[in-house]
Amino acid sequence: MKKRTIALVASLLLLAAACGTAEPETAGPAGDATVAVEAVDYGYVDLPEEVPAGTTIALRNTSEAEVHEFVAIRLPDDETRSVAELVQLPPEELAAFFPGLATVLVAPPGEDAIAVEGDGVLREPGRYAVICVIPTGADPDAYLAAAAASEGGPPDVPGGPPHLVNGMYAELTVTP
Ligand SMILES: [Cu+2]
Repeated sequence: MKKRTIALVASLLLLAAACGTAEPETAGPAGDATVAVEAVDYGYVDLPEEVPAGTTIALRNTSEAEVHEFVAIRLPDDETRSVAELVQLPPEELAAFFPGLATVLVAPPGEDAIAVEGDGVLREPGRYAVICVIPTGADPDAYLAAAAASEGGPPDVPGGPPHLVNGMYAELTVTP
């Protein structure tokens, strides 16, 4: 367990380095609500369409097999396409949205998530894409080890398409 946690933290740091830093967080209103979200194969259960700024996302992965993540990306104000449309884009085009990265929570199967980027708090009002890009069918331990060893690149681990291809994405609006 400890080994896995270390690998996870290392992979988070690498992921943060790979994705760059989000724009400075603006201090939101004193939102103190926590929303418990469940990650399943393949989607998010109990994720509202809207949450007030300052809401903390607490992710628990109830899958028995898959690692899941909650990658929250604030979309540019002038972006009008739906998240369902955006996830159809090729990975290179999707990557253009990564500067809006707000937080990344990663959870091995059956466990609560650890924040690897940000702290799980959504502070800036706006429209967010929530996605999971873990390769389908990847072995959890192999994935976490590969993420730690990839030096910022995508983890080189056997697996199918990212979970978002299986429908693991959501659109979320953070209200002022
Ligand atoms: Cu997933």
